[in-house]
Amino acid sequence: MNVLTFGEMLLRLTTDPAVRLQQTNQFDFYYGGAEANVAVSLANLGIESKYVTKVPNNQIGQACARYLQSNRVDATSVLYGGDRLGIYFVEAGIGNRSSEVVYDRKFSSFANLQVTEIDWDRLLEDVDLFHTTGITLALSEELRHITKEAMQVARSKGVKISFDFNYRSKLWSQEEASVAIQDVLPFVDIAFCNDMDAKYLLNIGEQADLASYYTQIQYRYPNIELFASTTRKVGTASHHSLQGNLFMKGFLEKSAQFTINPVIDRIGGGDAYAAGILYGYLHNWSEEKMASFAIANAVLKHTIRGDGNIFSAEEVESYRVSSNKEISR
Ligand code: KDG
Repeated sequence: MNVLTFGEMLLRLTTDPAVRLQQTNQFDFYYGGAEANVAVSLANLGIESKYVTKVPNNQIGQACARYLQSNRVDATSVLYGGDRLGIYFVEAGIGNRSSEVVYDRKFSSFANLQVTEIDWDRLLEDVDLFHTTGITLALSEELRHITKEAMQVARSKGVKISFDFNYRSKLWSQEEASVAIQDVLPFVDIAFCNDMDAKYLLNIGEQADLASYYTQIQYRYPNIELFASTTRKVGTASHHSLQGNLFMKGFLEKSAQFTINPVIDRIGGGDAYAAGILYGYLHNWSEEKMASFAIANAVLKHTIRGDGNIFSAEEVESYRVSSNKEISR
């Protein structure tokens, strides 16, 4: 099984939770980027994962490749060049103060990627599943073309296409996102989106429940066979509860609800959930097993620092089995 993910790799600089961004004189650093996170988690779960991005041709770019390789992600198709790696700063929240993200990513090597630099025909050879997100679409008009082309080529080769809406209000408006996302949805087999995405990005009118939102989207896009999302019930920055949703064949499967306390780092939790769903999908698992495995992967992500999740399939499975006994639906 081979997966290819496509998106921007970022450097994350995070404050200590007890200081504000304006005060800090030191940062923890991690590598991130939603699609890199999915590749990292899938590779740690045991799936052959290739990641396509563009990073600067300097030590920072090489450090990105090292990070990917250290997680067994195939980085041989990473492009080198351009001016800089995108950065994002995180003012870590604590207690009742939530985290804040500041992007510093304009004119990055990836954001300036040109259509002529990518040969999708070659890259998508022998790939089973292609994954990207709305963040990639948000970065430039050119990236919207590149992504659509990737999906067209993937379609023609019978490669499954997974797309996470991942709406980031700091990158684009709802109107822009709505147009760009609707442009790619006719190609998508697996969609990660929630009721808010349906309402505000796809203009689906008010529905009674999540299953009805998914049913409405499926009327418009019958090509989408699986929908997934997580529901986070807010506690504070340091604890909350999380539940996984998976909609397939007209039925909404809900995982057990987990209380996560303490939350060490929730960034990348959604990507870990996506990786868990994709892992189950590639193994042809039942909806129940897919959702419970994916939420277990996401919950474990919240216990470690950094954007990428590094638990093996055995570890996730053993946590899934033990936690299912303790947590009721
Ligand atoms: O899903 C986690 C990502 O949001 C994080 O790794 C950074 O890709 C990122 C972004 O653009 O916000």
